Amino acid sequence: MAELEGLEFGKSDFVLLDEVNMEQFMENLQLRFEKGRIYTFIGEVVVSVNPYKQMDIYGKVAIEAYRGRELYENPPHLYAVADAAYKAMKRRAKDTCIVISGESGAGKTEASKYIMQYIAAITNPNQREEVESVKNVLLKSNCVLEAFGNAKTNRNDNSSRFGKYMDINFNFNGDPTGGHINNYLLEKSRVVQQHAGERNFHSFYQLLRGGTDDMLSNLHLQRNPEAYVYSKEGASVITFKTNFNDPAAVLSAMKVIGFTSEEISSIYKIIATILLLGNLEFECDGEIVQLPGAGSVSHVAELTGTEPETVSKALLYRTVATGGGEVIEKGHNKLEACFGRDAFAKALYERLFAWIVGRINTVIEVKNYNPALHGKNTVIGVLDIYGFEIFDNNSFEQFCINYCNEKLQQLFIELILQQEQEEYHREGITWQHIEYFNNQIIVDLVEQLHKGIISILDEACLTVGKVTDTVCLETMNTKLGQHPHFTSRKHCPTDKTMDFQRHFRIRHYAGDVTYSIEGFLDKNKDPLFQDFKRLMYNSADPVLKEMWPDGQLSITEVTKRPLTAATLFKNSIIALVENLACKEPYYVRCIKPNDVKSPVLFDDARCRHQVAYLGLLENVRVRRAGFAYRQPYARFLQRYKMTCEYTWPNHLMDTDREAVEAIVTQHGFEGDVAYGHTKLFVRTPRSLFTLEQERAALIPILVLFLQKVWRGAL
Ligand code: AD9
Ligand code: MG
Repeated sequence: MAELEGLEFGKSDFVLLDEVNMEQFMENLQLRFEKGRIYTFIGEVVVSVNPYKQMDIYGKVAIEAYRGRELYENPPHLYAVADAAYKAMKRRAKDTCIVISGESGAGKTEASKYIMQYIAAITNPNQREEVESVKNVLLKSNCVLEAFGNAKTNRNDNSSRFGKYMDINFNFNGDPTGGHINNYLLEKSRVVQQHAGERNFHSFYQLLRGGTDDMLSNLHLQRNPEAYVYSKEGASVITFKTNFNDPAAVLSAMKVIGFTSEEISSIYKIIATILLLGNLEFECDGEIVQLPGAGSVSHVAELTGTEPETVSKALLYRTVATGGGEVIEKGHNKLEACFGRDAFAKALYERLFAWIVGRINTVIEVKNYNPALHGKNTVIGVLDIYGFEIFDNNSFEQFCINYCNEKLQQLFIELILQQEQEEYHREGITWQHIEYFNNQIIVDLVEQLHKGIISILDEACLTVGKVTDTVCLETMNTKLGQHPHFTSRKHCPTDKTMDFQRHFRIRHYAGDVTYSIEGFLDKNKDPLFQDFKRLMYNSADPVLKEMWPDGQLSITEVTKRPLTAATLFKNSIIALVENLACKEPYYVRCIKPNDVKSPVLFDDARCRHQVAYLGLLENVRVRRAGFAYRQPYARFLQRYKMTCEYTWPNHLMDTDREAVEAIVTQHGFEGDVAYGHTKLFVRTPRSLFTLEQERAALIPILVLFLQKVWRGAL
């Protein structure tokens, strides 16, 4: 337990509070924030409060202070947790992961970058070129992903609109050999529409503001974002501060990663295509829909390596297979044409983003690694995924994001609260059970097969005929009306804040969120006419073509019922959680101190709410009552038997447990341990630290002794 700073900075580990209650927790959190101590431990968990100002606590000197040290030797810091994860990975060949959670704007992405910088700084002491290059690409990838995947929202000027999980692979030396990035659910609806005061993805403004005159003229673009339907909402909020990611830096990062100039040019062409598509308007001449802006269509065709006629055709008609197997062309009405255009723009961006991630992966994937030659390949995973979101108007995206947060909270509960307590029980250790809210019930409400919200949405999407959002909401109300975490008319018939024709509410672990059902079915079905896919597959631009492999299917081959967006997302999150669950987890819990991005304001109510829903008090209680360290008797004995006269070189006792008792008694920390059926439990790491120090001091003496024995001197 860290106790290295003076008390004027508060307790550096919440475990050291005099009493564990909300008042003391908040007092300590606020005091530390006000004193510029933004990190506090709960055992090995780091609680971080967004300082909203540059802090002089990162960089070379700090990195050296944390490098190779035990967690409790230094004040709390992200570096301490990064080092702990790295040490576990290197010393014990364990796969580890660092899960960073917290709501939008709480500081997750910044934390993930500091953690990666730390890992990069402490590895490859010999400066081997191939390792340096891997590290460089891993670090530069952040800049590119943020340019294409982040946007200004009302909560955060640089909000990640996708989830990111990055594996960093290490060789037996502990040097990075490569990595892999998984991205989750990019919020593609932002491409065509943004809430008031928000912006499209940074990449659009970077191109418009940062592109040279020549570049823009070749792309048929004007410099002003207000000229484009898709970027005009955010145009007025562009300031130096919010114009994240300097375009030159992004370009240089892409080059370092290894994007070719043709690839970079294709990327800009796609961004330009999207902006031009957004400005296309359809006109009705009776039943017939037309595209009056022929110039723009030919620009789109030029930028996408296609023909103007085929572009117009894909925008105005769709090819359908009739029941009898005949293939016909059906003209769109104006609404369908607009819908098709927007769906196309969103899909272009989504595929571009996925392609960029894939392209980075091909550069950083581990190559030529032979475990027989190089030892076990171990991994540290870093998860930075969108935080819990409650907006004024919550839609399908918030539903998915909040479901993801429920799953991660569930993992935290399982790993930190549940498993820990179950182990004490299994090992027969006297234990006062600590109550906590288990959010499994909410996870089930969303994901349970046949009964959960996702199943109901999917059923509605797959039903032939017109099932509207409202009809789907009715079904939810009927099927889930009794669920304690689903608010329906039955629960609160007089609630004026809800329109039961349009809203449903989920009582999430982090708070109540009212979702507006409008658009749920469309976003879940996520339809895109095959004509667009075929158009892109037939592009003369090889990069674009590569993004649309499914365009080669003919209309009769197209799968009738592709998985819905919610189910695809659910599957990817379940796989993510399974992946995290088999690694040794380290946690960073981020807190947003206020909603106005102030470095001095500690909004007690907002912070209290976050502390409560993150389950931090329960975390302290479990940790305080629990044991920081445990090991099977035999393993403990193996490591420390040399520190005790009764156990070195071998003990003569009946059991290993008795031998371990002898070691513990000799070192005088009987009061700090409990004996389980198969393992020794140690409450504070300090006891172990004493043992480690003694062992380290003895090793050279032992080596000398053994050398003498071998040489026959003794
Ligand atoms: V979201 O779920 O992606 O919308 P995050 O990732 O939790 O959110 P982010 O890391 O982007 O939040 O932090 C928001 C802003 O807070 C940053 O742009 C910084 O201006 C500020 N911030 C966060 N952490 C730090 C820090 N350690 N030092 C200084 C910080 N500023
Ligand atoms: Mg973020």
